[in-house]
Amino acid sequence: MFEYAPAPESRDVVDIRPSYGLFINGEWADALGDAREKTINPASEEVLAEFAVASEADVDRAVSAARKAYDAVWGQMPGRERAKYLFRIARIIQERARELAVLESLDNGKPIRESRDVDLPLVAAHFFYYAGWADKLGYAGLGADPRPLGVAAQVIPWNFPLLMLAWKIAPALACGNTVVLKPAETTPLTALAFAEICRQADLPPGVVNIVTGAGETGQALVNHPDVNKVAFTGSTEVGRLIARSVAGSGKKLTLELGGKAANIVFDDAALDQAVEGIVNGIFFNQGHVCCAGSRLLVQESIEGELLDALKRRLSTLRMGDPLDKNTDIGAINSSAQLAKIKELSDAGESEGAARWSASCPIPEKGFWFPPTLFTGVAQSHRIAREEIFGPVLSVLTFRTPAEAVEKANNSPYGLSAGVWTEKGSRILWMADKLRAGVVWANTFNKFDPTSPFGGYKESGYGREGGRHGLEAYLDVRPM
Ligand code: TAP
Repeated sequence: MFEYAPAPESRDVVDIRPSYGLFINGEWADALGDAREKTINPASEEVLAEFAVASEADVDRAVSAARKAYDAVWGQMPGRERAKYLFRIARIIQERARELAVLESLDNGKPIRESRDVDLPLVAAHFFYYAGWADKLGYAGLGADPRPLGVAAQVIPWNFPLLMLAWKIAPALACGNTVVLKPAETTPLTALAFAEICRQADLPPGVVNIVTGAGETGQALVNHPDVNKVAFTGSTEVGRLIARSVAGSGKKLTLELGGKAANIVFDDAALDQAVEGIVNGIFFNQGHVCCAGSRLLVQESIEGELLDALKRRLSTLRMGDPLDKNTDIGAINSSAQLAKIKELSDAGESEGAARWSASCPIPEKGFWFPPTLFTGVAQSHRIAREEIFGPVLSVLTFRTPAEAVEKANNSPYGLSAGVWTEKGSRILWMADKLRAGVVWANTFNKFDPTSPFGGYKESGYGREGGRHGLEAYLDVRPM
């Protein structure tokens, strides 16, 4: 046991207010009710700030502001003008990247190395990329004159708070829609910082509105009758509720839900490279990744060798202060998520799989879970079927490529998969057979704003990113 001692110099770059209101019509506004919540640093359990809980009436104010801005300004503005704002936002994000990275690590628990080197560059890249599309929508292959939808209601999870915001807001604005976004209850701070960035960029009032709160706020937002588009990223369970409530309303819906990706390693794969890919696949962002490679499918003949190398590598990972640049594994985002990870890991043991955890000191305060893997996992085990959303890897074996495909596809999810082999023909064959929205070959968890991302089956529908991501925010019916 050791005391958690946050690195003080990193904290100096952020200015967190003790209390936040809602961001409506370009202004900070008090919520109509008194309900407030606190967001904490999951590495220390200290309170970072208080924020408002938006009621149905607050959501209504935000949607009205978005409607007014759509009708009077943004929906009329030529694409080249909208592009200027998006470029400006992208530049400000780059300028403030250090501060935003620290804020993200404080609120989410992810290692600063990841928020600094992965999240923030991708956030800026997303705004740059969609800024480029704003005046070229007629060339996106979606008809000569595709029109915006109107007001977009966007609800995002806590695992990549600012990146999920960018995935939602950048294409929506590029296509001429206005937005009301609700960040997750446990990670509102970077969305609130983004509100300030909108002001700094002189974005017209009402084009972006941020309403904080819990699930009820999200519910009020997606159910609002004056919303034209709902974009949701989160659990399959909540996605189902939203699909039901939106059905028949005429609102366009995209759902990015859970995953249980297979990371498939063949006996001819470059072993050291595969080990790094497995670690990146499941231990990046503490495994709080929808497309995490949470099922390792390893060819039987190399199982022993691969697992020895993997355990050696896992023993070198450093878990601890997210603001320390040497940290590999940060804090679990909330006590509720930690409880879920523990419950599923315990189920793994009681169903007969063998558990191995890297031995690392666990800080006394905060929410932590060491890198863990299970061997002897059967396809029927809960840890092979359910999304754990934590740093836990389930190891299964296969003998032939066909068996690998069958096991990989034996999941209600279909978001992503990884294939490790030296044979190009096998990569192409596997990519064709795997029922996954993204298939990585000899790499994992690689993202780029130009490439579409999204799932099959219970992982949702619609694509975000790339040219395909525009379709979600445009009326592409023949006029
Ligand atoms: P959820 O519990 O589903 O929450 C997602 C968001 O929805 C949060 O902002 C949440 O608010 C809000 N919400 C909760 N109940 C709602 C309701 N009835 N109506 C409308 N909104 C509601 O998911 P999570 O635990 O934050 O995120 C983890 C999940 O997200 C995982 O399953 C993961 O796979 C998935 N995910 C998917 C992707 C893609 S791209 N497919 C990317 C990242 C994450 P509160 O936070 O206030 O409850």
